[in-house]
Amino acid sequence: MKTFYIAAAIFCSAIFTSPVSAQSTVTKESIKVWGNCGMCKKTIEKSAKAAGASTADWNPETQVLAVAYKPSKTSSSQIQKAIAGAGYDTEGVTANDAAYDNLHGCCKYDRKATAAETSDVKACCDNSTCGKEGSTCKDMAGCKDKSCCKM
Ligand SMILES: [Cu+2]
Repeated sequence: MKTFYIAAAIFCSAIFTSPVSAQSTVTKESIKVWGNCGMCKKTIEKSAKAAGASTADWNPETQVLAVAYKPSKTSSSQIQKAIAGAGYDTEGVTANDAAYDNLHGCCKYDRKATAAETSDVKACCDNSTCGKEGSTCKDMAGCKDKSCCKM
């Protein structure tokens, strides 16, 4: 009977101590970040790393930031808040105007359209309005003068 208890104790402790090491996994993510140039790249990547990302690589052509981070250390929203704090709009967080105004002249990128603008632009540029297939406006300016319809 004694050996049974010992065996049961070992069995139970094996269950409770079996490691679930979700903490050590690394999350990889692609985040859209608005920006222009090599200087933007440095700032964006520096901000992401300061917020806890282990790696950060922003592509000026696609405006996509590839990050890797441990969920136990930081989060996508924390990283995006840090980038927005440096003046750059991200897909989830829009930088405040003061932070944007602080950017170097060459870094003053075309800002992210708000959700309302995006849907307005879409509505303006859809085929029924423009009468042109596949037309798209970059922003409301192109929409207002219908230049998107002429493209
Ligand atoms: Cu720049």
